[in-house]
Amino acid sequence: MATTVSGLIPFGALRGTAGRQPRILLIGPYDPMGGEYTFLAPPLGVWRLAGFLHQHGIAADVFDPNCCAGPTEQSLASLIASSRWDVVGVSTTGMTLQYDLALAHLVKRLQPDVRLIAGGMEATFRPESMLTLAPFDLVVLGEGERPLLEIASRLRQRAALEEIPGTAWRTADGSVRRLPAHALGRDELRDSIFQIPFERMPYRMYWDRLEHRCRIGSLPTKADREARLAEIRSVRLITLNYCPMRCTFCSSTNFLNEAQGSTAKIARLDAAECVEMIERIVNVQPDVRTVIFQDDIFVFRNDDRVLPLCEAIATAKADGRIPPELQFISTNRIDAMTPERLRAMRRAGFRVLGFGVESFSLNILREFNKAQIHPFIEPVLADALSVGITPFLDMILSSPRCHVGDIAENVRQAFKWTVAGCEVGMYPYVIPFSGAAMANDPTLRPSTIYERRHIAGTTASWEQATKILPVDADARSAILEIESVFDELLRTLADSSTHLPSRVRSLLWTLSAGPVLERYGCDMPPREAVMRALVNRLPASAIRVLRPALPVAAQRVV
Ligand code: B12
Ligand code: SF4
Repeated sequence: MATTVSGLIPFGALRGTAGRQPRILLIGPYDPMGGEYTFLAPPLGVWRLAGFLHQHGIAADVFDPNCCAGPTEQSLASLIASSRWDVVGVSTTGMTLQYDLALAHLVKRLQPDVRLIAGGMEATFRPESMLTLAPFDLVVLGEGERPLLEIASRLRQRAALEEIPGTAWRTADGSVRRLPAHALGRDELRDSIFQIPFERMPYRMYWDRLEHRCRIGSLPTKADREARLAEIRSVRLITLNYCPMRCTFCSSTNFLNEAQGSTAKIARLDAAECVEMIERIVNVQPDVRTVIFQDDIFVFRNDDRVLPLCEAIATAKADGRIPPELQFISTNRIDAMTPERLRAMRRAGFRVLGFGVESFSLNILREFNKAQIHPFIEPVLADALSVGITPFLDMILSSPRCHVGDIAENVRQAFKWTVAGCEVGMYPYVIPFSGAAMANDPTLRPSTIYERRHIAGTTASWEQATKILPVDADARSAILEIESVFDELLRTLADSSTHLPSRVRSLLWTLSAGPVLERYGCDMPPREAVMRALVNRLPASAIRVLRPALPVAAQRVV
């Protein structure tokens, strides 16, 4: 249940912009824990919108709360004071929501007559909550391009902002109304992606911060330093509008459908357009070493783009249009990979392929609506490793209807593939992101855990669903115990180490799970083998500090 915010300003009372182009400020999602669990990067959504608006002659700036010179709130306050903004748009995601909303409140306190607009994932799935929890005047649903253009045009004409397709608003009787809008067509999507102002985006600042955090200088060998720099000096590019695979834990698969009110059409760049974008990126960010194709799904099973794209990249490298050493990462469905595609990708410079494997247990995969990938996991991982590609597996250790044996299978297989050369990122349970089928399943409510979230600087708060635990009592106790051991291990190591990459974290999960699952009669990898793998993956400087701490922490789990 959410508590309400008062003090909404009716549209009519707001300052006019008749005849002139409005000034728009867009704020990216705010993650004050920046980089602890994720790889920090400029917020692509709001930058894409800024580029698009600029192309249409509208002045739009981006405030990136994760990368500013001073403290975030102070930096935002001086930016707000520096100009008369007509519209401030706040981008929202589920996990960053309380921080996004705190910034929204701050903006409205600083400039009460501004039109405050919410957009992004969480706003699209929960417009009512946005309009209740923060003083938003309007919520944009789905892609922001067309609605923002229409908002700017209405402001110029001093027209009301209600009834814009692709928005939700509160009516005079207090109810929330929404008007669906079609997703961008293929050509519109291409035009918008082509306007992303990569030259204005502060990659250098992000890279410097990440290099400092990862202590590049203290890595033992040149090869280590080069490998880490290739990871850090990356630029993300998204060439697809959405993935239609409908995994039950995934929210982004439903994002455009929610905004459109029906099934959206898939749209993406073709091979030549992808290469054109890569050329643009290397021209304006010449220090980039890796381009990350962050499409939800980069290669479809019946894909006709990946082979021509690899060919086109190889040609562009041979012609000198793209540096020969430029590498690529993409996020993929494992069932779309064939030996031919893997070899072509390797030749083009794909170094890491992310696979949302999620689970090695067929039971869990069925529950995730992903059973079809099961027969592909082993052979594709082996093929990828054999051609020199590092697979990065994202895993969710448990599912709402799993049993202890399923969790154990995940831990065993994750360890096996880590030792074989894969990178593994692990999450203990399903996080019920708004819009995901599992988050909307009423039968899972009893096993959903809620936490109260407060918005700093206000009295507003709400109950946020944070995890779905297994219904089975043993599986539930096991995963919670594993999590608490992992947290303790992390705390023990926190004093002696800085940033732990996911390869190290996943081994800590394995170490934590071993004794717990053995008590349930499951076979687990030998503890010494896990410890050895862990020590092998830490930089020499960290091993010296960690060596005494690790066995102590590991003993505690016995
Ligand atoms: C790349 C990515 C990342 C990268 C980079 C993010 C970045 N800074 O750009 C990294 C790894 C850092 C990351 C981190 C996180 N991510 Co992330 N990420 C993605 C991913 C795969 C693509 C996002 C993207 O760039 N999309 C392309 C752009 C163009 O689209 P867009 O951002 O949605 O923007 C469009 C519209 O939403 C809208 N819009 C967006 N903002 C606004 C604002 C206004 C005012 C308006 C009008 C419109 C508007 O217009 C834009 C253009 O059309 C998405 C999945 C997805 N398909 O979106 C997950 C996703 C957004 N991430 C998610 C999460 C949970 C996170 C984390 C919170 C995870 C964590 N454990 O910490 C962090 C948050 C960190 C942060 N600072 O934001 C979830 C959000 C779930 C939800 N329902 O809210 C998603 C959907 C993945 C998922 N299903 O689990 N992420
Ligand atoms: S394949 Fe990935 S992006 Fe597509 S629905 Fe499943 S989890 Fe979501």
